[in-house]
Amino acid sequence: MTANEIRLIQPDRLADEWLKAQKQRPKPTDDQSRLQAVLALAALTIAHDSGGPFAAAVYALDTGELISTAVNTVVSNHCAAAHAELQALSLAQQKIGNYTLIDRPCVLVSSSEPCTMCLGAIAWSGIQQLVFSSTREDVEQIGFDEGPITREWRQQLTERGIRVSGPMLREEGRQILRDYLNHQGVIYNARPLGPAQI
Ligand code: AZG
Ligand code: ZN
Repeated sequence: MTANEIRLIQPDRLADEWLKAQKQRPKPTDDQSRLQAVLALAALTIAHDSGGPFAAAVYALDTGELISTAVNTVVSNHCAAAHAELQALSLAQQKIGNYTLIDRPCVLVSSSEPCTMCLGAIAWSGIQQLVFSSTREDVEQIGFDEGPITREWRQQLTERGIRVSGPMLREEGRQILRDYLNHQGVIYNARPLGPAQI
């Protein structure tokens, strides 16, 4: 890797195992079954110690094709920006060969409500729908810093043409977060929560 290159590596074998399991099920064609698939990927990530307790996927809304998947790799890639949603969107843009997904109507399905950073990535991505499971409060309850948020974020995305669906299957999503805690997963904030010490 050269000094002027940024590389985010997804755990390949994890995606392979997940895809294999997915092929044994009917193709997920609705929000809930896609979210179930994404929650299964997050659960697999925890079981294999392969990343944070977050997974995301981009599906084409017309054909239902799975365009990309990603799990959180903040710790393994030494990158605070390596969130699941940000990587799933970036991989989809790369695959489609455009910085915007607007010409290929897609949905981002995420195991959790987006943090402040990913909310920005979603707004700029050209995605047309967001589906999520557990809420920001659920994620913060296990110790993650999800950043400052405006109360109007759903409305703001809607005004940009992005439909927001969630929380959905929230209890299943919360169980993933609990499993991560019980698995002694790293809570990888930039600094301890609370006002910055200056
Ligand atoms: C996170 N929150 C979400 N929604 N997704 C990730 O990948 C995260 N990492 N830390 N908080
Ligand atoms: Zn994020």
